[in-house]
Amino acid sequence: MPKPKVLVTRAWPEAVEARLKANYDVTLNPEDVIHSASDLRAAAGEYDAILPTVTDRLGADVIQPGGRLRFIGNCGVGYSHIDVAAAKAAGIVVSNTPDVLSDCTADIAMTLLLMVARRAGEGERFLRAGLWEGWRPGQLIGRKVSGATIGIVGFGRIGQAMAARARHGFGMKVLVQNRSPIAPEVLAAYGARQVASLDELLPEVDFLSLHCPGGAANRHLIDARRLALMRPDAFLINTARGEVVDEAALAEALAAGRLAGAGLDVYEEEPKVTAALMGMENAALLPHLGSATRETRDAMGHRAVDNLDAFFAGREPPDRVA
Ligand code: 8YV
Repeated sequence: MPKPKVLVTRAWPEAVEARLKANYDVTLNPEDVIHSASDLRAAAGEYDAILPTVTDRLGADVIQPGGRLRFIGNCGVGYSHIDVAAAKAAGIVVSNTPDVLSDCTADIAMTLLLMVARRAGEGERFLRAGLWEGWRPGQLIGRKVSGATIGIVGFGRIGQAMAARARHGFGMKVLVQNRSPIAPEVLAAYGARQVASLDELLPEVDFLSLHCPGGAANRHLIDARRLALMRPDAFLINTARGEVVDEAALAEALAAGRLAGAGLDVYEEEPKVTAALMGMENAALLPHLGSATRETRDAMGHRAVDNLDAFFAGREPPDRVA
């Protein structure tokens, strides 16, 4: 039997690529060049499986019935870049890589929260510009994180990892908003309370941290109206997906002093970051670093390959999403 033909769209950790080479007729991408939509469309006709990342838009124009493609093993937990309905219609199975990146993504959310509350980015820019003339009582005064109230939107694995840090690391009061009810014992583990709606949550929090999925359903979940429900001294943290926040409305709220600050790891049109946000001292901006640790990237790659192996062994992929 010929080995399944697999396309890995970006350069992955060495150990994961070695595992793929041993078991598949694999095409790697050592130059790490982003594939165009037409490359991906052609690949769907030529490969049995594609292992994409967030930078590969697999829309209905790419995923078409009648091609060779049978399996998409996304390397990442979020998969709003994949048209799951088109995959289902074409009989293509899709998997993702949950769990293994929850801790690191929550770590980056907490990093952003601390950066923006304690003005860390601003302070570093100030020092590196040679402007620091010594300690002053009123210099770069931020906001106290310990004991403050955090609102967590989306209480899945990453939301809970964030709650653990907030509650057990910083003694924060944790409020939760989630589409479905969270079991009382899960809430109790973080001393958390679930609120009935997002609108009810917003005026209550010092920090709002987003951990819900992206995609059409949550596009601009945080829009101008909802930003206006937040307190002017509150902060927004987004490590979920760029489309969850109306970026233009956010920049306006920050500029007008209707929101104290924002910490962002994801953007509406990555890698584009708007000039308005770039110019804002009260925004901490990171280049989608959520899962960017050696340990987590290795684990994500292996998890994607575990799903691939299961699929071609005729088993149910453990992280099947479609
Ligand atoms: C990944 C992420 O690095 O897993 C996710 O959803 O946002 C990132 O941490 C990225 O998606 C890789 O595909």
